[in-house]
Amino acid sequence: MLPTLGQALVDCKIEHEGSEKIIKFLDMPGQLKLRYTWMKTIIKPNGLIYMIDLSAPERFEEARDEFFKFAEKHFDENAQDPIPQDTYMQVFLNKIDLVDDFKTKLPNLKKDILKMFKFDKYWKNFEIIPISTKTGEGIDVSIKKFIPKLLSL
Ligand SMILES: Nc1nc2c(ncn2[C@@H]2O[C@H](COP(=O)(O)OP(=O)(O)O)[C@@H](O)[C@H]2O)c(=O)[nH]1
Ligand SMILES: [Mg+2]
Repeated sequence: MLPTLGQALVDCKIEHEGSEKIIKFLDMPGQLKLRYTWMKTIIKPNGLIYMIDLSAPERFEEARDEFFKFAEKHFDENAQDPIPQDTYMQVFLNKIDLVDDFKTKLPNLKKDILKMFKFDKYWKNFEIIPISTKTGEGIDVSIKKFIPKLLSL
């Protein structure tokens, strides 16, 4: 799997109760030198996913500061590109395949990350989901929770 270079728009086709739906994912690059592109495109997303690399705790502070920067820029309804405050958000704790015994560590990790990132100060309608984009673990959980939120809009 290659790092995202620039913004990648990916269409995902799903079947729901006999009809076909398309979810458009706008994937933003995580690399420092490309982060300036975040939300350069003027869009109002129906949902948000914020991905944290669980295998790099030494970079949690950096990930938190980037989240705060993003949130401060888009949370306020008077912002240039506001993202409505009731927008559903998933926080991915990614790369669980690289964390030894992650299931035992998960409750404390979730608590620590919540305290640090203060997601509940911004988009309050959020869930924290452990995943591995490499092995695919957790992706089904994410999609199952996301679809009803999108369909209810
Ligand atoms: N082991 C493991 N590696 C991952 C996972 N997700 C991404 N990677 C690797 O991490 C590197 C950076 O990818 P990613 O975090 O998606 O970068 P970004 O697109 O720049 O944000 C790539 O080499 C990926 O193969 C994961 O869940 N597990
Ligand atoms: Mg990527």
